[in-house]
Amino acid sequence: MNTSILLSHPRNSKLRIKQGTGWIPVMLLLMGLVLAGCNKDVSRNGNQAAAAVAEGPMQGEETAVLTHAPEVPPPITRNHPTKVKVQLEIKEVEKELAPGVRYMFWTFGGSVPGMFIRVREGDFVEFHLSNHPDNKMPHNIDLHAVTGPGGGAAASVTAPGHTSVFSFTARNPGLFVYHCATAPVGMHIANGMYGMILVQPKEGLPKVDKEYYVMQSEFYTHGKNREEGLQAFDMEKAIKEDADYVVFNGSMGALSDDKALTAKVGETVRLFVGNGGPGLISSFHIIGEVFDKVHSWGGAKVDQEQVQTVLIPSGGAAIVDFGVEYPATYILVDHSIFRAFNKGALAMLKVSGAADSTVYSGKQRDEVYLPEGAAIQTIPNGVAAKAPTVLSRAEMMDRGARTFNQICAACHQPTGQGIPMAFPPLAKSDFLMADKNRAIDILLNGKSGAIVVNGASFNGVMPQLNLDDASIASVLTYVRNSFGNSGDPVSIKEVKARRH
Ligand code: HEC
Ligand SMILES: [Cu+2]
Repeated sequence: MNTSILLSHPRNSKLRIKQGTGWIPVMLLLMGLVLAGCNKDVSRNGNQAAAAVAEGPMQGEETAVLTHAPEVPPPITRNHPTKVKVQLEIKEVEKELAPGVRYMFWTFGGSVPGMFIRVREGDFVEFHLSNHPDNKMPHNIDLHAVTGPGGGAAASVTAPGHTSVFSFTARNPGLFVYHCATAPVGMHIANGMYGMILVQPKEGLPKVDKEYYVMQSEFYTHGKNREEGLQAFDMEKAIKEDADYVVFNGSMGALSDDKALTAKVGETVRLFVGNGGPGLISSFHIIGEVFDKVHSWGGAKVDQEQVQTVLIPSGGAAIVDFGVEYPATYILVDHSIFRAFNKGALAMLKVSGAADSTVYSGKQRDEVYLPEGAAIQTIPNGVAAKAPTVLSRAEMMDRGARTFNQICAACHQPTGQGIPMAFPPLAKSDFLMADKNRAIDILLNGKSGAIVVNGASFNGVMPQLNLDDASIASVLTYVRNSFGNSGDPVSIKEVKARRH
């Protein structure tokens, strides 16, 4: 069957929508033909497949529980195949992509990624795909779990205000991506049209304490990264695979702070990780964790143990199981690391419980490191003998700029803008400017714990930097009078007074 004729050309379909002329009847006619043709094929193949993989006859009928990410439907405990009705609704919705950035997402179920579907190997799935009447576009679905033309795409082209029904047997166990496959396919995927279906192996998966659904994907916007307002899809950037955002679960921060995944020390965690693309391959990694068991490629079997980073192709998946042994906030990243720290591919798993110092000690000592032959005066050290006691404002700005570029810029960025969810801004920072003594204390002692800077929350660790009083006074004078800040200078005396 030639699927290409069924996929409406975008430009034509837009025109047709605008003019309100007869494209819907044409679509319906095509759909009718497709449904009539495919239903027969699918049910015939389906029944054969069911006979081949079922242990016993098909029994009963049920409606699948679908969940929004990061939730996963409960494990299926049946020991026989059944007929499963899946009802999925496509909605085009405007939502937040990043703080202050809006996007018109095309979704399976109202959010990105699409709703998680869980069936059992051998189940006969009756799929009902509805396209909400307020939507502008025709859509369909290609489930990688489906054996059949277009993975169901051909049978599911659906106009706004219609529902398509097709059926298939879930012959192959594993974790599979599904996505819209209406032309231009890349645009429908880029707008958020992907999700996952787990075909649970008939012997089940080993029991774990927590199961979560995490899906990476990228967005291409007309404006630059973090440019505010409603952003349109940018086809040129998409063709170049020059993503503005790479995110987990549909937006920057979707799994951070109070939306973080959670677990307790001693528990086992399973992540169903997918990559919707449309363009990039994910190097999925959790900072400070090791995956104990991995189903590479989302396949039915564990094929690796003790893995640091799993490769997840666009349109692919992986299942990773691991135990959590130590309380901390673990950071999920795409280890193509600029995507994590600059484009949003960063999520959190917060593990609570008692710390066992034999698993991990935390920092035990900070000792001065003076290798033989090193020049003492180049080592920043709080008691450096030659530190000046008075500096002019111009000298402070000069010294401060140097210290800033050598030390602070790595985290707070050369522009002082920081990095959302990781390093707070110093530029126009209300937190920095509100309290001089507090700023001095941060430079003297480092800083951890939750803070709010310019309305955004941060909960990171700024290390103690071992700077002398003159350097602290200078760098604070500099940052309090740069990047749009203006404040009075910080003197060496003031810093000295805060040292205990
Ligand atoms: C290794 C990364 C790192 C370096 C280097 C670093 N900081 Fe920070 N800084 C942080 C983090 C993380 C926080 C937030 C801590 C928290 O969440 O409690 C922070 C917070 C701050 C704050 C308070 C919040 C705000 O935005 O006003 C100030 C002021 C600050 N840093 C100044 C500096 C200066 C000046 C330097 C250079 C001498 C510096 N930092 C170097 C990571 C760093
Ligand atoms: Cu679509």
